[in-house]
Amino acid sequence: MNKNLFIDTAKITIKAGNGGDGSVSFRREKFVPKGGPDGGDGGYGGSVYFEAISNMATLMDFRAKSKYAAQPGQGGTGKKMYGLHGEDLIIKVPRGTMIYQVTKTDTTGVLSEVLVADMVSEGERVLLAQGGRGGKGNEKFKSSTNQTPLQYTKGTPGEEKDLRLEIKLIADVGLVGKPNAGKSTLLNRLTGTNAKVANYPFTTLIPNLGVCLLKSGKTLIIADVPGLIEGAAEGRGLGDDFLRHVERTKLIVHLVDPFVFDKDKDFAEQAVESYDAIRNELSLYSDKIAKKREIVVITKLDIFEVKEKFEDIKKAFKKKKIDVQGISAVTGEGISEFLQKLMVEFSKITSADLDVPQITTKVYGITDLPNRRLVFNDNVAEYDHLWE
Ligand SMILES: Nc1nc2c(ncn2[C@@H]2O[C@H](COP(=O)(O)OP(=O)(O)OP(=O)(O)O)[C@@H](O)[C@H]2O)c(=O)[nH]1
Ligand SMILES: [Mg+2]
Repeated sequence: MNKNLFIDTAKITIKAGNGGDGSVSFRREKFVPKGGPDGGDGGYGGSVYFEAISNMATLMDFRAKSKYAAQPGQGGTGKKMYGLHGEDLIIKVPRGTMIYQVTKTDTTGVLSEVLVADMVSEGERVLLAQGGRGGKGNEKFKSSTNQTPLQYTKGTPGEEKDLRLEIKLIADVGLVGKPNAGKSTLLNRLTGTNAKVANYPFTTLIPNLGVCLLKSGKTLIIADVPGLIEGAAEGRGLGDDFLRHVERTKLIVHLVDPFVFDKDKDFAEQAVESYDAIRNELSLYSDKIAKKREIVVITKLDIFEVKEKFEDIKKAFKKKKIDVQGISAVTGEGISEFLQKLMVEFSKITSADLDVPQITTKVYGITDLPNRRLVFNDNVAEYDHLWE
């Protein structure tokens, strides 16, 4: 399994479309001898914009595809026809993405970068590569002394830039649990995200993020990570790489699906066993995660058998000094109680529980851009802060 699967930085190249060339043409019509120049101008090249969206969690897509180009403008044609303008390209990036322009500073290949955009708000758009201008057709060169101009101008090239994207979106809450526990369903319910849900394990392959708006006006960023199984720490299932995202959250919500098809099995016992197995994987992964505050949630309360056994399950966890919340992400039962508990737990978090700063929302002015030295290592940028 690729250790770098969860990159929060990616290198890409963007290229705006070149402007179309102007055309050289003369009118040729019956009964119109010496019709004169009629070459039209070239169209504008498309520009490249970035747009911030909130339902995108990682920069994975940019690793799969690293070159982005907007359409060129088309050349002008006869009959004073303008070339078509190239279409703009709008690249969607997760909210919180910082975009750095990378340039080579000297011949030794040392790269330096400068922050060119900080995509803080949803829907925010910035232009990062301007499309080329269309060239002039020969019609524009007509004058009293030059009746048959052969001159035209070429379109200007679209801007091209090397960029490095970096995301600093840190979730407040991480949803963990076995595959199929209902993590994505809960994320969707709480945040209106559109994470894929399906009745088979490992539906979620990369973390999803969503923003939950609370009545108080507060927002919570929630991350749903792929399901864990016993042995995840050794790479079984999808492994535990995703837990890096959880490591930075303030709180974990551990989802336990107690439903078992086997009627002879005890739901409460199963639920505790399943809970313990995941706790074991979490502590194998990191001490930091193991020590995080946790809310244990019993899911799928709408299923008759689960409802019937809920009190038993609750008691079984009580023995471990764990107070569980019962919810149904499908019907919404227990969700508001769960959110209340979430807020209570949140209020107990002290800065000592956190080792990572909060999401940065600073907007840099052109003069106070941080300067960094960059070394590229297998596509993943490692950088020293020179001054910030
Ligand atoms: N009845 C019922 N079904 C649920 C509930 N929550 C989730 N499900 C179902 O359980 C299945 C798994 O849900 P997901 O949300 O995809 O589970 P997940 O934990 O994200 O699964 P992975 O991504 O595979 O780890 C789906 O068929 C859901 O419809 C619930 O509260 N009640
Ligand atoms: Mg899922």
